Amino acid sequence: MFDLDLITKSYQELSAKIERAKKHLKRPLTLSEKILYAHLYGDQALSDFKRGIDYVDFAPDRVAMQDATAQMALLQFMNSGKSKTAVPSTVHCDHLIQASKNGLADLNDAIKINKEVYDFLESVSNKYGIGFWKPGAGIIHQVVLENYAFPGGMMIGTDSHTVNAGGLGMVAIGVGGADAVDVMAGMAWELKFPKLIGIKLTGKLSGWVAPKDIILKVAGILTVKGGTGAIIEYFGEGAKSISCTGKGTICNMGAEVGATTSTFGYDESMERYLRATGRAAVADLANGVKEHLTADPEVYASPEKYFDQVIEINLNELEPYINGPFTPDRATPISQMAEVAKENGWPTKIEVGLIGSCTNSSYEDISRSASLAQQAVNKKLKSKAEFTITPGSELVRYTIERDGFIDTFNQIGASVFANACGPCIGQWSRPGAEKGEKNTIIHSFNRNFSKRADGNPNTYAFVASPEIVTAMAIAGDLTFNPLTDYLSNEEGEMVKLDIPSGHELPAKGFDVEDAGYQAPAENGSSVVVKVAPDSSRLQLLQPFAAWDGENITGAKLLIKAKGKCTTDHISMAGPWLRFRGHLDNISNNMLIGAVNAFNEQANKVKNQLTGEYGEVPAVQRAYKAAGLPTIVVGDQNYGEGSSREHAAMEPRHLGVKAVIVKSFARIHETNLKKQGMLGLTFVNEADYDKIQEDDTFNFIDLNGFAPGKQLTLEIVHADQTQDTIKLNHTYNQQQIDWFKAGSALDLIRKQNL
Ligand code: MIC
Ligand code: SF4
Repeated sequence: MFDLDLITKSYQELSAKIERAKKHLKRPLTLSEKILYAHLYGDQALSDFKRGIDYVDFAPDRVAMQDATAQMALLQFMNSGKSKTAVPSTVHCDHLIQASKNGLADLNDAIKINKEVYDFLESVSNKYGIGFWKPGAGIIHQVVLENYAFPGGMMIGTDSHTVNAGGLGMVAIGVGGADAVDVMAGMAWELKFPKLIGIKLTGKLSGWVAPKDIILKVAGILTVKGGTGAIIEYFGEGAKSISCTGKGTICNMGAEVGATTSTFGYDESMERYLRATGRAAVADLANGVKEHLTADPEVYASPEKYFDQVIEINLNELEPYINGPFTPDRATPISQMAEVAKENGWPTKIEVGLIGSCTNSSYEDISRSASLAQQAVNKKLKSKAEFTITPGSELVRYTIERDGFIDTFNQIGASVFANACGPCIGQWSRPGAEKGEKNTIIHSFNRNFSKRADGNPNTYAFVASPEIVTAMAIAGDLTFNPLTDYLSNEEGEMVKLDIPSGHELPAKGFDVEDAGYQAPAENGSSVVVKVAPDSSRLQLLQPFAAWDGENITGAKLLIKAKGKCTTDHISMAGPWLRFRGHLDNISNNMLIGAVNAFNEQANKVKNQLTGEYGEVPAVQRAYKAAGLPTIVVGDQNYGEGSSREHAAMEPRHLGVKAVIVKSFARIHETNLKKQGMLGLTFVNEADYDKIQEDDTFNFIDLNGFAPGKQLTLEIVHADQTQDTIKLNHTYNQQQIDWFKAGSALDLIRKQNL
């Protein structure tokens, strides 16, 4: 499946490209820089690109898309006029499978319920030369790690956790669908040259501490926006003690600190993983260019000189962490959890422990968790909480079943869901969730935003390593510390769980009957793409209107969002995932999770035309019908989380003109630009406070929209008093051209006409 020719060619050119960059820059290079400089697009002039400032054109090696974002990406690609993708690309059916009964039953239901979407994705993949991973094959990031990721490569994927492939030494970046279209159409992919954060790992992982704890700790240090615009490069002795899949977990959750991506230098753990997953040929090739697959030695010897920020973590001193609730950066060491939970009044009874997901379902994770389940059986402990497993891929599921782990989990009453996102993305039909009761769950996923897993805003979701999740589920108590505490068993004896043990890789090798891959037609020109004209789930895209060149005036405030406003708040997942291919229908979820700063409520905003309060999408549709532009105002790190471009396309479709916030998350800001929206930030953050509920806005110098030039906004309050404020933007000329054309795709289309 993997493309050995591509990797061979890439490695053949690596040395010359890196040498050329080093000559030009006259300094040693970090691994991230090596990969970036080896993937410059076309004959772009070499320069010591300014980090965090210069936009640079890249040529990624591959593209990966998951079903919930691929629909929009491929609907856009179909409008690009190309007959085949320019780089190897894959589609993975993972987000649309609901976790309800058990893996097989749920998969069969999903195949029926989502038939038209799967048929569309299968036919469009077949036509344009895209590899298709059927429902049940697994979660995109696990499948990519098992099959496609390679050290020193660069890829993009239409999912924020594409960064998982950093575990195999890639620079892998999450993007919106429109970015994927650029790469699949053979065009340059633009990225602001990232800043570099170096994380030095000393010591060695041992005992209860897992790779997950490293990133949970890092999240606590950096917070959800501390990695914005940066690549995190891990190095040091400690890195060597982490398995390749463990490195994947760490890189995966780099998305939770806003990092562009994270990566590790090539080492023996990666070689072992490549060989175990049928890619000995790639390992051999990588061994031949080893020195280019890690930073130059001078870099790691004096990291402060080469990275913008350096963090050091001593793994010998690290303890397990539990992060949450409601945000992945609220990090609490396990030894302090009992106290912190009590102080904050968090419900301490754990209802459900969930392991797996794209973040943590390696053979190692599962085997270590199973060792705890086995201890529970041996020590006559019953799991107090419910326990579920969502394997990351069929390869892993088949192998762990063969090796008896599923049987072990079954003995503690576990449910095994399909190899899919399931509970991680609100595709969890959790009995009783609709009652909205206050309760606690703990999982080994990556995100724990409000309502994310089961739609209940009162579910307190905590994130931990699979080992800790398993131990905590057995104890059923958030204040339990498995490192020190005893549990009372069925016979009333006090017993203690021993340190978990497991295997990095299966001793008998991985095995699978049908991994779930379907190769595309050699020549897809006669393949017909299936979209029913009356479908409620798929809708062909119409171009957005071009900008008329005039200042936007008389714009109404749609909503001033307060506090956390992630893409889950802007375009909720769960049940809404079914409309991901239908822009008009999914627009009915626009901003329904955002909290209105004026009444502290979600999905209740004032319609300035009637004075009445209504749901955000309905109010926006009323403004649109009246021909009135609107703006959305937001807080810090607006659009954090997912890569879903629906969060930008919905406002665009419904007539919102600008999103003005204190700060943006990277992918969302780019998505807004790509879709022809204005994504702007307050020059003075305190101006957020000047925005009133009945405000009307006039841009006064948008007709002079130019790179590096601030914009001026006049705010007219209900009492006719006015404030004039300055707004920053990060648009370069090309991005301004997208805005002018209506969207980036509209510009491509015009250029191809
Ligand atoms: C997520 O983890 O939030 C998702 C669902 O995988 C998203 C993609 C999507 O919204 O489809 C992501 O991380 O980009
Ligand atoms: Fe799926 Fe969750 Fe991973 Fe996103 S984070 S790809 S929803 S498993």
